[in-house]
Amino acid sequence: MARVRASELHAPAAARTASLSFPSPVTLSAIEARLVRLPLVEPFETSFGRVETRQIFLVSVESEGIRGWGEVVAFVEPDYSYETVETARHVIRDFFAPALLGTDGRPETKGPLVSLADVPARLARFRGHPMARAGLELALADLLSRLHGRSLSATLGGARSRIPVGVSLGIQPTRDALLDRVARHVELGYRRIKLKIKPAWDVEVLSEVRRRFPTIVLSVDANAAYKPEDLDHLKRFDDFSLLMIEQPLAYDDLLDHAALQRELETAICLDESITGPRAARQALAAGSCRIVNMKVGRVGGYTQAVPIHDLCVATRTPLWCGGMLESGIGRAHNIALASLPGFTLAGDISASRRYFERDLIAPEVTVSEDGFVEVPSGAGLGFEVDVDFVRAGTVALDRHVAA
Ligand code: OSB
Ligand code: MG
Repeated sequence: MARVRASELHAPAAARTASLSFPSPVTLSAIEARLVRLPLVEPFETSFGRVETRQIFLVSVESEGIRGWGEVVAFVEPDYSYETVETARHVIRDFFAPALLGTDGRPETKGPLVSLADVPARLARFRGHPMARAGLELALADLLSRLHGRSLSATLGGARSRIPVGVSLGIQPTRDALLDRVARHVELGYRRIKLKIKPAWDVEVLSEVRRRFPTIVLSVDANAAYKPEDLDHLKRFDDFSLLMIEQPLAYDDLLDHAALQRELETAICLDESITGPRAARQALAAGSCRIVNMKVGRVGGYTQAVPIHDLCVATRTPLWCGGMLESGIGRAHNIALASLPGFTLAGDISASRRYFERDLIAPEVTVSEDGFVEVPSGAGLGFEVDVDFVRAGTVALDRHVAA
Protein backbone atom coordinates (compact mmCIF):
# COMPACT_ATOMS: atom_id res chain seq x y z
CA MET A 1 0.00 0.00 0.00
CA ALA A 2 1.19 3.50 -0.75
CA ARG A 3 2.06 5.66 2.21
CA VAL A 4 -0.68 8.16 3.03
CA ARG A 5 -0.32 11.68 4.30
CA ALA A 6 -2.11 12.69 7.49
CA SER A 7 -4.06 15.39 5.61
CA GLU A 8 -5.63 12.75 3.34
CA LEU A 9 -6.97 10.82 6.26
CA HIS A 10 -10.12 12.64 7.22
CA ALA A 11 -12.88 10.14 6.61
CA PRO A 12 -16.36 11.13 5.43
CA ALA A 13 -18.05 10.01 8.64
CA ALA A 14 -20.84 12.59 8.67
CA ALA A 15 -23.02 10.83 6.10
CA ARG A 16 -23.44 7.83 8.37
CA THR A 17 -24.29 9.55 11.63
CA ALA A 18 -27.83 10.34 10.46
CA SER A 19 -28.68 6.62 10.34
CA LEU A 20 -27.56 6.29 13.96
CA SER A 21 -30.51 8.43 15.15
CA PHE A 22 -33.56 7.11 16.98
CA PRO A 23 -36.88 7.28 15.07
CA SER A 24 -38.06 9.61 17.83
CA PRO A 25 -36.31 10.82 21.01
CA VAL A 26 -35.89 8.04 23.58
CA THR A 27 -35.97 8.22 27.37
CA LEU A 28 -34.25 5.28 29.00
CA SER A 29 -35.99 3.80 32.03
CA ALA A 30 -33.14 1.50 33.11
CA ILE A 31 -29.67 0.25 32.34
CA GLU A 32 -28.60 -3.19 33.58
CA ALA A 33 -25.03 -4.46 33.82
CA ARG A 34 -24.60 -8.16 34.55
CA LEU A 35 -21.86 -10.76 34.70
CA VAL A 36 -22.65 -14.18 33.31
CA ARG A 37 -20.33 -17.15 33.86
CA LEU A 38 -19.81 -19.05 30.63
CA PRO A 39 -17.29 -21.92 30.59
CA LEU A 40 -15.18 -22.29 27.43
CA VAL A 41 -15.18 -25.68 25.71
CA GLU A 42 -11.39 -25.62 26.09
CA PRO A 43 -8.93 -23.15 27.63
CA PHE A 44 -7.76 -20.31 25.35
CA GLU A 45 -4.10 -19.36 25.73
CA THR A 46 -2.33 -16.27 24.36
CA SER A 47 1.11 -14.74 24.98
CA PHE A 48 -0.41 -12.86 27.95
CA GLY A 49 -2.40 -15.57 29.67
CA ARG A 50 -5.02 -18.27 29.73
CA VAL A 51 -8.83 -18.15 30.04
CA GLU A 52 -10.91 -21.18 31.10
CA THR A 53 -14.24 -19.59 31.95
CA ARG A 54 -15.41 -16.38 30.31
CA GLN A 55 -17.07 -13.82 32.58
CA ILE A 56 -19.47 -12.36 30.04
CA PHE A 57 -20.41 -8.75 30.80
CA LEU A 58 -23.83 -7.93 29.36
CA VAL A 59 -25.42 -4.49 29.19
CA SER A 60 -29.09 -3.98 28.52
CA VAL A 61 -30.99 -0.73 28.08
CA GLU A 62 -34.76 -0.36 28.38
CA SER A 63 -37.26 2.08 26.97
CA GLU A 64 -41.03 1.62 26.96
CA GLY A 65 -40.74 -2.11 27.50
CA ILE A 66 -38.21 -2.69 24.70
CA ARG A 67 -34.69 -3.89 25.47
CA GLY A 68 -31.43 -3.54 23.61
CA TRP A 69 -28.44 -5.75 24.37
CA GLY A 70 -24.72 -5.10 24.30
CA GLU A 71 -21.54 -6.73 25.62
CA VAL A 72 -18.51 -5.24 27.36
CA VAL A 73 -15.59 -7.31 26.06
CA ALA A 74 -13.21 -6.69 29.00
CA PHE A 75 -11.58 -9.67 30.73
CA VAL A 76 -11.22 -10.37 34.46
CA GLU A 77 -7.55 -9.37 34.43
CA PRO A 78 -6.05 -6.19 32.90
CA ASP A 79 -3.93 -8.14 30.41
CA TYR A 80 -5.22 -7.51 26.88
CA SER A 81 -5.91 -3.90 27.98
CA TYR A 82 -6.14 -2.00 31.26
CA GLU A 83 -9.91 -2.46 31.56
CA THR A 84 -11.39 -5.31 33.59
CA VAL A 85 -14.96 -6.45 34.19
CA GLU A 86 -14.80 -4.69 37.58
CA THR A 87 -13.45 -1.36 36.25
CA ALA A 88 -16.24 -1.43 33.67
CA ARG A 89 -18.88 -2.11 36.37
CA HIS A 90 -17.49 0.76 38.39
CA VAL A 91 -17.41 3.37 35.61
CA ILE A 92 -20.83 2.36 34.32
CA ARG A 93 -22.38 2.43 37.81
CA ASP A 94 -20.77 5.64 39.07
CA PHE A 95 -20.36 7.75 35.90
CA PHE A 96 -21.66 6.42 32.57
CA ALA A 97 -25.13 5.14 33.52
CA PRO A 98 -26.02 8.34 35.46
CA ALA A 99 -24.90 10.47 32.47
CA LEU A 100 -27.13 8.48 30.09
CA LEU A 101 -30.10 8.25 32.46
CA GLY A 102 -29.80 11.96 33.37
CA THR A 103 -29.49 11.16 37.10
CA ASP A 104 -26.15 12.87 37.71
CA GLY A 105 -27.70 16.28 38.39
CA ARG A 106 -25.91 17.95 35.46
CA PRO A 107 -27.95 20.12 33.09
CA GLU A 108 -26.19 18.77 29.97
CA THR A 109 -27.39 15.20 30.57
CA LYS A 110 -31.07 16.11 30.90
CA GLY A 111 -33.57 15.22 28.21
CA PRO A 112 -34.04 12.24 25.89
CA LEU A 113 -31.44 10.62 23.65
CA VAL A 114 -31.80 11.41 19.96
CA SER A 115 -28.83 9.57 18.47
CA LEU A 116 -26.02 7.15 19.26
CA ALA A 117 -23.71 10.18 19.06
CA ASP A 118 -25.29 11.34 22.35
CA VAL A 119 -23.23 8.63 24.09
CA PRO A 120 -19.78 10.12 23.35
CA ALA A 121 -21.30 13.61 23.81
CA ARG A 122 -22.62 12.84 27.31
CA LEU A 123 -19.42 11.01 28.29
CA ALA A 124 -17.12 13.65 26.79
CA ARG A 125 -15.73 14.82 30.12
CA PHE A 126 -14.54 11.28 31.00
CA ARG A 127 -11.37 9.69 29.70
CA GLY A 128 -10.70 6.18 28.58
CA HIS A 129 -12.68 3.02 29.39
CA PRO A 130 -13.58 2.33 25.76
CA MET A 131 -14.95 -1.17 26.43
CA ALA A 132 -17.41 0.18 29.01
CA ARG A 133 -18.48 2.93 26.59
CA ALA A 134 -18.87 0.42 23.78
CA GLY A 135 -21.07 -1.90 25.87
CA LEU A 136 -23.53 0.97 26.32
CA GLU A 137 -23.38 2.03 22.66
CA LEU A 138 -23.94 -1.53 21.51
CA ALA A 139 -27.02 -1.93 23.68
CA LEU A 140 -28.38 1.40 22.42
CA ALA A 141 -27.65 0.49 18.79
CA ASP A 142 -29.64 -2.74 19.20
CA LEU A 143 -32.51 -0.80 20.82
CA LEU A 144 -32.40 1.86 18.10
CA SER A 145 -32.51 -0.75 15.32
CA ARG A 146 -35.42 -2.56 17.00
CA LEU A 147 -37.34 0.71 17.30
CA HIS A 148 -36.75 1.32 13.58
CA GLY A 149 -37.78 -2.28 12.85
CA ARG A 150 -34.61 -2.90 10.88
CA SER A 151 -31.50 -5.00 11.31
CA LEU A 152 -28.44 -3.66 13.09
CA SER A 153 -26.49 -4.40 9.90
CA ALA A 154 -28.83 -2.08 7.95
CA THR A 155 -28.54 0.58 10.67
CA LEU A 156 -24.75 0.57 10.39
CA GLY A 157 -24.70 0.61 6.59
CA GLY A 158 -23.99 -3.08 6.05
CA ALA A 159 -23.64 -4.27 2.48
CA ARG A 160 -22.99 -8.01 2.82
CA SER A 161 -25.40 -10.84 3.58
CA ARG A 162 -22.62 -13.27 4.53
CA ILE A 163 -19.21 -12.75 6.03
CA PRO A 164 -16.03 -14.72 5.39
CA VAL A 165 -14.59 -16.01 8.67
CA GLY A 166 -11.36 -17.39 10.06
CA VAL A 167 -10.44 -18.91 13.40
CA SER A 168 -7.92 -17.98 16.07
CA LEU A 169 -6.11 -20.96 17.62
CA GLY A 170 -4.56 -20.54 21.07
CA ILE A 171 -1.15 -21.72 22.21
CA GLN A 172 -1.28 -25.48 22.80
CA PRO A 173 0.56 -27.79 25.19
CA THR A 174 2.16 -29.60 22.22
CA ARG A 175 2.73 -29.09 18.49
CA ASP A 176 0.67 -32.17 17.72
CA ALA A 177 -2.29 -30.68 19.60
CA LEU A 178 -2.02 -27.57 17.45
CA LEU A 179 -1.67 -29.50 14.17
CA ASP A 180 -4.80 -31.40 15.16
CA ARG A 181 -6.75 -28.20 15.70
CA VAL A 182 -5.53 -26.67 12.46
CA ALA A 183 -6.69 -29.76 10.57
CA ARG A 184 -10.08 -29.74 12.30
CA HIS A 185 -10.78 -26.07 11.56
CA VAL A 186 -9.60 -26.27 7.94
CA GLU A 187 -12.02 -29.20 7.63
CA LEU A 188 -14.84 -27.13 9.18
CA GLY A 189 -14.43 -24.55 6.38
CA TYR A 190 -12.66 -21.66 8.14
CA ARG A 191 -11.04 -19.53 5.44
CA ARG A 192 -8.05 -18.32 7.44
CA ILE A 193 -6.19 -19.86 10.36
CA LYS A 194 -4.58 -17.54 12.90
CA LEU A 195 -2.05 -18.93 15.35
CA LYS A 196 -1.34 -17.32 18.67
CA ILE A 197 2.43 -17.06 19.08
CA LYS A 198 5.05 -15.99 21.62
CA PRO A 199 8.83 -16.37 21.86
CA ALA A 200 9.62 -20.12 21.85
CA TRP A 201 6.20 -20.90 20.33
CA ASP A 202 6.78 -19.40 16.91
CA VAL A 203 9.29 -20.28 14.17
CA GLU A 204 9.44 -24.06 14.75
CA VAL A 205 5.69 -24.26 15.17
CA LEU A 206 5.12 -22.21 12.04
CA SER A 207 7.47 -24.23 9.90
CA GLU A 208 5.73 -27.43 10.93
CA VAL A 209 2.24 -26.01 10.31
CA ARG A 210 3.39 -24.72 6.90
CA ARG A 211 4.95 -28.09 6.01
CA ARG A 212 1.69 -29.90 6.80
CA PHE A 213 -0.61 -27.22 5.32
CA PRO A 214 1.34 -25.55 2.48
CA THR A 215 -1.59 -23.66 0.91
CA ILE A 216 -3.86 -22.48 3.74
CA VAL A 217 -4.27 -18.77 4.44
CA LEU A 218 -2.25 -18.39 7.63
CA SER A 219 -1.58 -15.52 10.02
CA VAL A 220 -0.08 -15.07 13.48
CA ASP A 221 -0.93 -12.93 16.50
CA ALA A 222 1.76 -12.12 19.08
CA ASN A 223 -0.33 -9.91 21.38
CA ALA A 224 2.68 -7.64 21.92
CA ALA A 225 5.11 -10.42 22.96
CA TYR A 226 8.18 -9.14 21.07
CA LYS A 227 10.59 -6.21 21.33
CA PRO A 228 12.27 -4.05 18.68
CA GLU A 229 15.53 -5.92 19.47
CA ASP A 230 13.89 -9.11 18.14
CA LEU A 231 14.10 -7.75 14.57
CA ASP A 232 16.33 -10.53 13.19
CA HIS A 233 14.09 -13.16 14.74
CA LEU A 234 10.91 -11.51 13.40
CA LYS A 235 12.43 -11.36 9.89
CA ARG A 236 12.39 -15.17 9.85
CA PHE A 237 8.57 -14.99 9.77
CA ASP A 238 8.88 -13.77 6.17
CA ASP A 239 9.63 -17.38 5.16
CA PHE A 240 6.11 -18.64 5.85
CA SER A 241 3.92 -16.66 3.40
CA LEU A 242 1.81 -15.24 6.20
CA LEU A 243 -1.17 -13.03 5.43
CA MET A 244 -0.08 -10.85 8.35
CA ILE A 245 1.64 -10.68 11.70
CA GLU A 246 -0.68 -9.15 14.26
CA GLN A 247 0.55 -6.81 17.02
CA PRO A 248 4.16 -8.01 17.32
CA LEU A 249 5.32 -5.09 19.55
CA ALA A 250 3.96 -3.14 22.52
CA TYR A 251 0.32 -2.09 22.68
CA ASP A 252 1.13 1.62 22.79
CA ASP A 253 4.00 1.72 20.30
CA LEU A 254 3.23 3.03 16.81
CA LEU A 255 6.76 4.23 16.01
CA ASP A 256 8.60 0.95 16.52
CA HIS A 257 5.92 -0.84 14.51
CA ALA A 258 6.57 1.61 11.65
CA ALA A 259 10.31 0.86 11.82
CA LEU A 260 9.61 -2.88 11.92
CA GLN A 261 7.15 -2.71 9.01
CA ARG A 262 9.89 -1.11 6.87
CA GLU A 263 12.10 -4.18 7.55
CA LEU A 264 9.50 -6.90 7.03
CA GLU A 265 7.96 -8.19 3.81
CA THR A 266 5.01 -9.57 5.77
CA ALA A 267 2.22 -7.09 6.47
CA ILE A 268 1.85 -5.96 10.07
CA CYS A 269 -1.72 -5.77 11.36
CA LEU A 270 -2.36 -3.71 14.47
CA ASP A 271 -4.95 -4.73 17.06
CA GLU A 272 -4.18 -3.42 20.59
CA SER A 273 -2.55 -0.22 19.18
CA ILE A 274 -5.65 0.92 17.27
CA THR A 275 -7.44 2.53 20.20
CA GLY A 276 -9.64 4.85 18.13
CA PRO A 277 -9.91 6.95 14.96
CA ARG A 278 -6.92 9.10 15.87
CA ALA A 279 -4.63 6.12 16.48
CA ALA A 280 -5.84 4.57 13.21
CA ARG A 281 -5.07 7.77 11.30
CA GLN A 282 -1.63 8.08 12.88
CA ALA A 283 -0.77 4.40 12.37
CA LEU A 284 -1.62 4.60 8.66
CA ALA A 285 0.18 7.93 8.21
CA ALA A 286 3.30 6.56 9.94
CA GLY A 287 3.23 3.22 8.10
CA SER A 288 2.94 1.28 11.37
CA CYS A 289 0.74 -1.36 9.72
CA ARG A 290 -0.73 -2.33 6.35
CA ILE A 291 -3.81 -4.07 7.77
CA VAL A 292 -6.22 -3.05 10.55
CA ASN A 293 -7.99 -5.28 13.07
CA MET A 294 -11.27 -3.75 14.25
CA LYS A 295 -12.74 -4.51 17.65
CA VAL A 296 -15.68 -2.31 18.46
CA GLY A 297 -15.03 -2.70 22.20
CA ARG A 298 -11.39 -1.69 21.95
CA VAL A 299 -12.20 1.52 20.03
CA GLY A 300 -15.14 2.59 22.23
CA GLY A 301 -18.26 1.76 20.22
CA TYR A 302 -19.86 2.19 16.81
CA THR A 303 -19.42 5.98 16.80
CA GLN A 304 -15.65 5.28 16.73
CA ALA A 305 -15.67 2.07 14.69
CA VAL A 306 -17.56 3.54 11.72
CA PRO A 307 -15.08 6.40 11.12
CA ILE A 308 -12.18 3.91 11.33
CA HIS A 309 -13.97 1.74 8.78
CA ASP A 310 -14.46 4.76 6.50
CA LEU A 311 -10.80 5.69 6.87
CA CYS A 312 -9.74 2.17 5.85
CA VAL A 313 -12.03 2.37 2.80
CA ALA A 314 -10.64 5.80 1.84
CA THR A 315 -7.03 4.59 2.11
CA ARG A 316 -7.71 1.11 0.65
CA THR A 317 -6.41 -0.47 3.84
CA PRO A 318 -7.57 -4.07 4.33
CA LEU A 319 -9.74 -4.33 7.44
CA TRP A 320 -11.17 -7.26 9.37
CA CYS A 321 -13.22 -7.82 12.49
CA GLY A 322 -11.39 -9.24 15.49
CA GLY A 323 -12.92 -11.07 18.44
CA MET A 324 -12.74 -11.13 22.24
CA LEU A 325 -14.21 -14.57 22.98
CA GLU A 326 -17.63 -12.93 23.01
CA SER A 327 -20.92 -14.58 23.82
CA GLY A 328 -23.48 -14.67 21.04
CA ILE A 329 -24.54 -11.13 21.93
CA GLY A 330 -21.12 -9.62 21.23
CA ARG A 331 -20.74 -12.06 18.33
CA ALA A 332 -24.01 -10.79 16.78
CA HIS A 333 -22.71 -7.22 17.05
CA ASN A 334 -19.47 -8.28 15.33
CA ILE A 335 -21.45 -9.89 12.52
CA ALA A 336 -23.46 -6.70 11.95
CA LEU A 337 -20.32 -4.55 11.94
CA ALA A 338 -18.39 -6.91 9.65
CA SER A 339 -21.19 -6.64 7.07
CA LEU A 340 -19.91 -3.14 6.21
CA PRO A 341 -18.19 -3.00 2.82
CA GLY A 342 -14.70 -2.14 4.11
CA PHE A 343 -14.31 -5.47 5.94
CA THR A 344 -12.40 -7.13 3.11
CA LEU A 345 -10.59 -9.90 5.05
CA ALA A 346 -12.01 -12.86 7.00
CA GLY A 347 -12.91 -11.95 10.59
CA ASP A 348 -12.23 -13.78 13.88
CA ILE A 349 -15.94 -14.55 14.05
CA SER A 350 -16.23 -18.23 14.72
CA ALA A 351 -19.20 -20.44 15.39
CA SER A 352 -20.70 -20.33 18.90
CA ARG A 353 -19.57 -23.97 19.29
CA ARG A 354 -15.92 -23.01 18.80
CA TYR A 355 -16.06 -21.51 22.32
CA PHE A 356 -19.25 -22.51 24.12
CA GLU A 357 -21.32 -25.64 24.73
CA ARG A 358 -24.44 -23.48 24.76
CA ASP A 359 -24.66 -19.83 23.71
CA LEU A 360 -26.76 -16.97 25.12
CA ILE A 361 -28.60 -16.51 21.82
CA ALA A 362 -30.82 -18.56 19.54
CA PRO A 363 -30.13 -19.66 16.93
CA GLU A 364 -26.45 -20.06 17.75
CA VAL A 365 -23.89 -18.73 15.25
CA THR A 366 -22.85 -21.35 12.70
CA VAL A 367 -20.21 -21.38 9.97
CA SER A 368 -21.01 -22.83 6.53
CA GLU A 369 -18.83 -25.51 4.91
CA ASP A 370 -17.28 -22.80 2.75
CA GLY A 371 -16.44 -20.60 5.74
CA PHE A 372 -19.15 -17.95 5.90
CA VAL A 373 -21.48 -16.66 8.63
CA GLU A 374 -24.92 -15.40 7.55
CA VAL A 375 -25.93 -11.86 8.48
CA PRO A 376 -29.44 -12.06 9.99
CA SER A 377 -32.16 -9.79 8.62
CA GLY A 378 -34.45 -9.62 11.68
CA ALA A 379 -34.78 -6.40 13.69
CA GLY A 380 -31.86 -5.42 15.95
CA LEU A 381 -29.28 -8.13 16.54
CA GLY A 382 -31.45 -10.56 14.59
CA PHE A 383 -30.97 -13.28 17.20
CA GLU A 384 -33.17 -14.05 20.23
CA VAL A 385 -31.45 -13.49 23.56
CA ASP A 386 -32.04 -16.60 25.71
CA VAL A 387 -33.09 -14.60 28.77
CA ASP A 388 -33.73 -17.67 30.97
CA PHE A 389 -30.25 -19.01 30.26
CA VAL A 390 -28.75 -15.54 30.83
CA ARG A 391 -30.54 -15.33 34.21
CA ALA A 392 -29.42 -18.81 35.20
CA GLY A 393 -25.76 -17.92 34.58
CA THR A 394 -25.85 -14.44 36.14
CA VAL A 395 -23.40 -14.04 39.03
CA ALA A 396 -23.76 -10.26 39.51
CA LEU A 397 -26.41 -7.76 38.49
CA ASP A 398 -26.41 -3.96 38.78
CA ARG A 399 -29.66 -2.23 37.86
CA HIS A 400 -29.53 1.53 37.31
CA VAL A 401 -32.88 3.30 37.00
CA ALA A 402 -34.00 6.73 35.91
CA ALA A 403 -35.17 8.98 38.75
O1 OSB B 1 -5.74 -10.52 20.16
O2 OSB B 1 -7.27 -11.05 18.83
C1 OSB B 1 -6.79 -11.10 19.94
C2 OSB B 1 -8.79 -13.52 22.15
C3 OSB B 1 -8.65 -12.90 23.36
C4 OSB B 1 -7.92 -11.73 23.45
C5 OSB B 1 -7.32 -11.19 22.34
C6 OSB B 1 -7.44 -11.80 21.10
C7 OSB B 1 -8.17 -13.00 21.01
C8 OSB B 1 -8.31 -13.79 19.80
C9 OSB B 1 -9.54 -14.64 19.65
O3 OSB B 1 -7.45 -13.86 18.95
C10 OSB B 1 -10.61 -13.93 18.92
C11 OSB B 1 -11.96 -14.66 18.98
O4 OSB B 1 -12.07 -15.69 18.33
O5 OSB B 1 -12.87 -14.18 19.65
MG1 MG C 1 -5.10 -9.72 18.32
